[in-house]
Amino acid sequence: MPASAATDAAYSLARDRYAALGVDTEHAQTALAAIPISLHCWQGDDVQGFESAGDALGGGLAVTGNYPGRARTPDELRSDLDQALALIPGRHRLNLHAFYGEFGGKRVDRDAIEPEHFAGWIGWAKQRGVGLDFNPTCFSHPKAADGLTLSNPNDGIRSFWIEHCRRCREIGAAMGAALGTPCVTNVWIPDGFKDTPADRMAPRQRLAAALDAVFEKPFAKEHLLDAVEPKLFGIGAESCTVGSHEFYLGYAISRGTLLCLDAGHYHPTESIADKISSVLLYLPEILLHVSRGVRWDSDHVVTLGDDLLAIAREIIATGAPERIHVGLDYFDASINRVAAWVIGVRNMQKALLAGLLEPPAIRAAEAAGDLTARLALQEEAKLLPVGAVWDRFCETHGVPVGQGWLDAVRAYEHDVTGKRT
Ligand code: RNT
Ligand code: ZN
Repeated sequence: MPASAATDAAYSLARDRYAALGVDTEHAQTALAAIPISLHCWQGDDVQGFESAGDALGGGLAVTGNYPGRARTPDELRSDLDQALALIPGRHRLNLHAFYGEFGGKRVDRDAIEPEHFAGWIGWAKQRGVGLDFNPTCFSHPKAADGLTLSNPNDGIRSFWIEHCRRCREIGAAMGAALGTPCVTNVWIPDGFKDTPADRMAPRQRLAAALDAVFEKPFAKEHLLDAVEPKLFGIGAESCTVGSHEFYLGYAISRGTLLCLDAGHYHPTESIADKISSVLLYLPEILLHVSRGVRWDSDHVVTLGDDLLAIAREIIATGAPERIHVGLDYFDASINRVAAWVIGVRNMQKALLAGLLEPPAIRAAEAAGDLTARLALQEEAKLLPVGAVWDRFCETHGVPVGQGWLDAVRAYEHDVTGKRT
């Protein structure tokens, strides 16, 4: 049987099996196609960016591995992204960091960046019908060397980062206006303390005031959506993170920004899946950084495990996935970087599909107070033929079914990334 006939046969059995459970597999695929995933550009070059200064990675972030083929220029990164996007079904987005601007070999400091430095990215995105998201880069810079940016007690340093973040919002709004889709611009700062601070209040007061200065200028929601990202701890900031979960939850609710929930930014047994419904009660929209922490916020490539399935299931269960902006956030330099994108995005989509294919009898059992049936049906649902529907989805969207995408990555490695030294 040719591969596509096998996919068709498996799909038609799966469609009937799901139909008998009251699940419409066609509808699930349409819904899946409507959920864009924001690919994080920084997987492609180990969070290096394109500034001529080229400061070492800071902010407590750590990339391990030395797999050959890191993108060294914007053109290389765009080419790698094109290769990844060709192997991922559906229309997606690209999430850029400020230090990925194109500065023409000049030293343009962070407080001087302009939309024009991102014209190349905007043009690329426009051609492909891809939306852009954006982030200030408040690390890997001499003015972040003491680990404090927007909460720095030094007025000059704090103002520098305020100006950087303001400019990033201008750039984000320009991206959103040019592409006709709002640019989610997410502020994450590394600020924290290695050892126990004597005063935790003052840095948090400074951070709140600095953020208010950053967000002072209003922009149209159609162009720009502001988000803030909390964190539990980082390397070198083990004892206190200024922008903690409580800090930003309060900030986002009181100021009306989005809150970004990063899967690696909580205690290891705490899942962001459970936070989605709580936060959506108080905020119209949120941002997710889907990541995989192994023992700590290690930012491993996202795999199709219980954590991911739970996050995706909750996104769908809200009944309003359009209120949840889904981005990925990991960086692995130990494997082929294009493959790392493809694996992570496809897994995110598979998990969302599983959520979309959840039999309604599970909720009905719960509503009827039959917790035995709820557990029984949840467990039975785990081996329903999600994979056959996923294969069909890939085929419909013209991307390789199953592991076929790996051959394309290997060929690209042979011709392109493997030749980079
Ligand atoms: C760091 C945060 C942040 C970064 C990126 C590069 O812990 O998760 O989102 O990973 O901005
Ligand atoms: Zn993150």
